[in-house]
Amino acid sequence: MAESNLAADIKRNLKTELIGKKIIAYLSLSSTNDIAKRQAKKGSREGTVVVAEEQTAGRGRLKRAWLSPKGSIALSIILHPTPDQLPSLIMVASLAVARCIEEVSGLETQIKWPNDVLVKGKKVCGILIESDVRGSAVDYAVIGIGINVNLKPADFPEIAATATSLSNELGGELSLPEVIRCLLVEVENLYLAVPEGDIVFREWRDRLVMLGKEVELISGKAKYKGVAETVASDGSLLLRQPDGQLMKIVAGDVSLRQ
Ligand code: BT5
Repeated sequence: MAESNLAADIKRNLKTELIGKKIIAYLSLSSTNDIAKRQAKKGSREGTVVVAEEQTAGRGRLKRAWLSPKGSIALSIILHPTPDQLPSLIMVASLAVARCIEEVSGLETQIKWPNDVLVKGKKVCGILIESDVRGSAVDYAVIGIGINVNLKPADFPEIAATATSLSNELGGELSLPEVIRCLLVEVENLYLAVPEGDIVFREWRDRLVMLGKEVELISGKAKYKGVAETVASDGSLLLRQPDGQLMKIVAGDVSLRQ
């Protein structure tokens, strides 16, 4: 089977010390998160990246499907954070994507709690973080990132109305290795900044759309309405309900109320 040149292309000029020192690249695989978890269980070092030119069974949260045809970024990063750093990973990942998109394309981005990056109100990136916690120790965490770089949303009716891509907004294609290099540098900068205090949390909070707005929120089987007041440093959303009570929500899908 032909091999992917992506690892060599990314490594050329990659200016990181930790993230991407080892890159495992595939032409096509089911899900980079699945392979990264397998690698992590085998003891792969922190910063190892699993990347695929195409995923055939990319996953979102709650077993939802994630479309990542050729031309999109699909990669997973193995980390060994401390337990108290775990909640910061979603902030690291979404901020890194937002910063990187702005750097390589000049497009403005927004972060939608908890795990989407948007361009012009449409989803351009999804993030799936999976971890294995044993007792009080984190065995590993895997940050899975999918970015629509050179994808044509119109080719995928199931997401055409809600998704966009960088090429769709720019009217021209971008170099995947270049975007990935930028992404890995931003992940490294932010991940290494986590122990230094709440800088990462504050930038993430300040970039969130919907804070202060009337929203509808689905979490598991429950549906809530209220004002998305703010977020806590553990990444949860604080929703002011119509009866005045403040509710802390750890995960869910949020949308603006019409
Ligand atoms: C996510 O889930 O947004 C997380 C997606 C994570 C994908 C990465 S790719 C590398 C790594 N390997 C994996 O297998 N996964 C990770 P969620 O918030 O549940 O959103 C899923 C929903 O987004 C779907 O139900 C669709 O509606 C929509 N969707 C699917 N593919 C999309 C795409 N390419 N662009 C925009 N929206 C999409």
